[in-house]
Amino acid sequence: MDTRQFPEGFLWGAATSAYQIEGAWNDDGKGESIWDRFAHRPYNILNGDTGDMACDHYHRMPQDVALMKELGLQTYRFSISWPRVLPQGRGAINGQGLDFYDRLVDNLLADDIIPNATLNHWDYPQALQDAGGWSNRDSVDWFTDYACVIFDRLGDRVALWCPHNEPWVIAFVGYAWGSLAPGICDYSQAYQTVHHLLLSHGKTVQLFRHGGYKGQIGAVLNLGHFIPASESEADRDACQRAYEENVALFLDPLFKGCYPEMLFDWIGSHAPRVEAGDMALINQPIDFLGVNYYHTNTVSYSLLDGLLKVDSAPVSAPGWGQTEMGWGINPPGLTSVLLNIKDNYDNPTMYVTENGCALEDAPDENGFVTDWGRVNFLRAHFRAAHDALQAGANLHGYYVWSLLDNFEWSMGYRPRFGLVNVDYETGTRTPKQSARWYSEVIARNGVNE
Ligand code: IFM
Repeated sequence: MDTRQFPEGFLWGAATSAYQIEGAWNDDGKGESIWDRFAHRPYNILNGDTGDMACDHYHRMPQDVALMKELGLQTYRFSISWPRVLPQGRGAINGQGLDFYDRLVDNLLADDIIPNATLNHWDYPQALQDAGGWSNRDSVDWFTDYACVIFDRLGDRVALWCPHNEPWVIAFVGYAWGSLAPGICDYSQAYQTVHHLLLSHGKTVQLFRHGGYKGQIGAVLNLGHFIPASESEADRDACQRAYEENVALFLDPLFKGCYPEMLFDWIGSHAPRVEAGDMALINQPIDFLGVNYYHTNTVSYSLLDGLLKVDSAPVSAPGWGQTEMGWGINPPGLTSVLLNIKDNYDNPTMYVTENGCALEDAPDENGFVTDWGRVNFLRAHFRAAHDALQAGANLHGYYVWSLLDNFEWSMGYRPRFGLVNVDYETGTRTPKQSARWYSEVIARNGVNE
């Protein structure tokens, strides 16, 4: 069988985030995060689940790193819990929290696994939320002070850094729709949050450069592919608005130093307050762009649908169906996303920093999950990434979401995204069929045609 070979040095890894796997929500001096607060309130999470225990990674980290080694991962993308390190979000440092990440990085390096660290994967300190959260401009300095604490401790060993994971989700799902923490429903705050997240990104990149740390720093965005539902002008305009709010709202300021005009005309007074010098600060050169790809959607004009007046429907490539999340499966959408960045944003160094699927996994009596569905999903997306590479996209690596089954935010523990099955009663980890298959892909640096 023919193999599609990836370029030499292409990095294969897996990703997780702190709140979704660590547990130990109030151990060893950790402060409360907005996700602790949100999950502890009734009716916010399916089945009343919380991240209090999650995969107990905080206590099982060495075994989890050993598992990564066993699977042959070359790189691991994780996030740092801000309130574990700074319980009040600023001020006093919690040494035990910082030590945990220090040990994690050392364990990874001892096993030749390249650390890729995200500073903010949503578990923002509750104390700072009480002071206004991301819609307060002071949040920029709160964040960069925290970033410097982390750089000073880990900046000699971490190869790849990302300030924020998926700022669109934080701003819109957290501050406009209210369905994720902090549960606010206010479009003006959401757009202001976008601006402050971008500003804090830019200032962090600047401080990172001035600090002379060894690694590289980039940005991680959730980028979908959008297709007009019809050729009508109304649907094409609606699609453009959806594209601009989800994609250009982040890529334009990061790479071009401006916000998308059509969108800002449309949202009017919801547009954020931007001060002199802000756009230049956001538009710092970055070393790479991380692409989290899950969705392709058709978009139509919809009179009664919210601020943008758009409705969208998931797209699946022929024969693919949907994941357990009700998400479409469209591997060619990943090729389109990568080529759009190549063609319109100067082809930066890119990584797929997340891609994966939740399926109805059924463990056998030994806890083994024969998940050929996940194998097929990943194989098709790896081929789609390879198509983009062949068309000239500057892609350097791929992180599967996720290493472990974990806490999937408002859906709790029901969706299972892991390459590794987690028995939440016992904490036992059992690599699934997909993990075994992924090990072979990594070993060959290639995927079957
Ligand atoms: O679990 C999330 C992750 O935290 C961010 N990106 C999407 C994943 C699947 O929903």
